[in-house]
Amino acid sequence: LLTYVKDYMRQNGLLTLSVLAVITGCVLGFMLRGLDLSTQAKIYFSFPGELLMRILKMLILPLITSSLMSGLSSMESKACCRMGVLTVTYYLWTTFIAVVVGIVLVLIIKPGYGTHMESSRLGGGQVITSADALLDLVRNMIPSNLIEATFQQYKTDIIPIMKTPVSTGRPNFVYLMPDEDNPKGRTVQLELTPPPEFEYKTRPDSSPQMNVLGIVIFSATMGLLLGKMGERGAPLVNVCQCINECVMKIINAAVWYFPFGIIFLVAGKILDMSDPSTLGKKLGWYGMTVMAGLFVHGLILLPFFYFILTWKNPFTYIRGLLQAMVIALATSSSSATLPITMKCLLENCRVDRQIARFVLPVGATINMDGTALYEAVAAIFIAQVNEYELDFGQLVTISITATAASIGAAGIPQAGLVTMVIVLTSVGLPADDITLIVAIDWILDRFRTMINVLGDALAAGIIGHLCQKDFPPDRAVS
Ligand code: DAS
Repeated sequence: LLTYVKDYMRQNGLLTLSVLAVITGCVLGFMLRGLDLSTQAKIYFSFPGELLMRILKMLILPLITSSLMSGLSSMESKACCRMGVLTVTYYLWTTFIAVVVGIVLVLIIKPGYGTHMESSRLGGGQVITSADALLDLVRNMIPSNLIEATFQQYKTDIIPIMKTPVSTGRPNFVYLMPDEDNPKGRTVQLELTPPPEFEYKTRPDSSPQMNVLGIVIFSATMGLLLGKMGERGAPLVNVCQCINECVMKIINAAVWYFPFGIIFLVAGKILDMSDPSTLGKKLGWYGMTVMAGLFVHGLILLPFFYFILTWKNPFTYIRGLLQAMVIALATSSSSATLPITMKCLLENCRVDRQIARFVLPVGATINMDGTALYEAVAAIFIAQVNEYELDFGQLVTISITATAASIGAAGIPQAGLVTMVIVLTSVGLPADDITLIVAIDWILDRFRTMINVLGDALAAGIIGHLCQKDFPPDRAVS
């Protein structure tokens, strides 16, 4: 029995502990909600979960830069080009499919019809235009400071920024940046003449909301250039390979802290969430629509694509990814989950190291099927709430802008909520109606992040199979 337990724990111990940790965190969180803890107590309680997020964040920059630079620099350029084109084409295709799935489901279920939910529009405030938001996306791709780029993005989880309405010169809604009284910040509705005690600050437009996409573009470019430098680039390539191996060893050591951190991360989120009873039945139908779309896309269509492209059992492959999916569920950040996704691919799914080093970092930033699906569903739900009939052209616009917005969304908690501004304003919907769906976004965010991670990992298996003639079977990672 001892031998069996030891074997089981070696094979599945971490996954089992992580699943138990999520369940324990949920139970603990709901139990503690009844105690009405003070803000300070909640901060102390969430501390182990905050440490988990910081460990994962710490690994992002070294992992992405070392993976891409060492991976791409050692690839033969034709093979690299073939793999790159295949990867980006596959990502765009699956993201667009995810959007279509979402649109079909929300038009069939119609969760927003007859909701009589009080639309948050107050006097038709001027909000961020899609041009502002699109500029933000492009700005994100070129971080002004590479080191700062990785860390600053985590300082602002949700930033539904409202511009001051032209007519009144005052914001109807404003997002209060985090401070000692509100560590998570909050969105408050202000009368047209805000009371003096509110000092409202919105994110300064000049500070780009950092995005891992910029880091990926820089690292991939460096990797390709290093590859062309041959022997001259070898020292830096060796440094990157050593950094990459060290990062993987740190991950192997840090993962045993994760179950403990997950308990407090999940429980802390549950302590923070708004009262479930205020969600309303219609918001429940909206949430069910998103979940149904994520299920259809993530657990039916993506495995189907994997099967018809590799002729292998997709669920055996997905079994090897469960640990990463649990971390994605707990952290709601595909960037933070990246180190674990990389570990699962290399050790459980036996994906070629060079493939994983390219497909994953690129996927974690531009491939967010769950987010794209969610943004399309949310936009059409808000249109239904406003009894605003969308024509076919507008549905096509939503499908295109949802795809683009998901590409630009950072892999951080509730990033999809922010880039949804592009989708809403592209069809003339008020961006401040985002506040209609914020209440359950923290739950949906976890599941769409899980599908984002699953999509990236399945893509690595498919690309690895299709490019196997270019890349020799990978040695097992020590
Ligand atoms: N939480 C984001 C991620 O990490 C997804 C989203 O916000 O839509 O993938």
